[in-house]
Amino acid sequence: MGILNVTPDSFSDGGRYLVGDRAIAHGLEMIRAGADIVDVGGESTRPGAREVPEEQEMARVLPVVEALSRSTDRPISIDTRKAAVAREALGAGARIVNDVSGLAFDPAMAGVVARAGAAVVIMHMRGTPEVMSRLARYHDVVEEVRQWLRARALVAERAGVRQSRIILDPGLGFAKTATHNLRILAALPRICALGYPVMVGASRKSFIRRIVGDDPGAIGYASAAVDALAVAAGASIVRVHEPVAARAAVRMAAAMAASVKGKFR
Ligand code: PMM
Repeated sequence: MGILNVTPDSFSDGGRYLVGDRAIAHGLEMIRAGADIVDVGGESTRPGAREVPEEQEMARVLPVVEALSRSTDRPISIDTRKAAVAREALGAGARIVNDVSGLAFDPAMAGVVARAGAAVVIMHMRGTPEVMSRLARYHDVVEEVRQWLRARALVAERAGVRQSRIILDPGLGFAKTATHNLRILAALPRICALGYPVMVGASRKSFIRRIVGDDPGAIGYASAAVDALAVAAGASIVRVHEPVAARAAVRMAAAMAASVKGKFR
């Protein structure tokens, strides 16, 4: 899944793709580079980020979702916590809703996903991006994240979302310290054991910078390494800024897994 942040304050692409046309061009470029899904977001969720008004979020993302959906068969995902934004984006052609609040921010979200027959990414976080750093305290981070994800998946199913359309994401960096992120990655098979496809978003996050330093090249290589390890541990989707590197890393991990099952030729 390639990341397309249509925000002026995106911490990861410096707002380079703010303008609609450039965002669309970058989305298509990521598909050419190997992304199977493009995730379009109009609200920054970096630690401390403020909520964006609904109309502003829609104005940013809808033209991009519409244009990309018209230009490619690959599914477009809408990264939003707001049911109204999701509903409009699904109407404009998106097929996946990526909700960093795990359907908890807006009580209408689960119904919107169910009625559209869309897929949903349920991500774990606590509080809101504005306050989440203060909430990074756990007794057993893996177990607490796992149980929360299972409970939210059941909320989605009760609202009518088919089980096969639910993807779980432990939410690296969301109300989590670097240590929490590493523990979750090391225990990823326990989250995969819930039986839903699992998505992991490690790309360029600050815990990687903390380990490998500030050099952008090193951060890119380390992000791809985490993608490979996540797939080796059972993840089905990785959310990335650099599809070329991620695709190569993921293909190696998948080929190794297939060889064990005698399926690599
Ligand atoms: N990370 C960010 C935004 N949305 N969605 C999911 N499902 N998982 C993530 O890890 C995630 C997300 C923040 O990172 P970015 O600003 O680089 O997009």
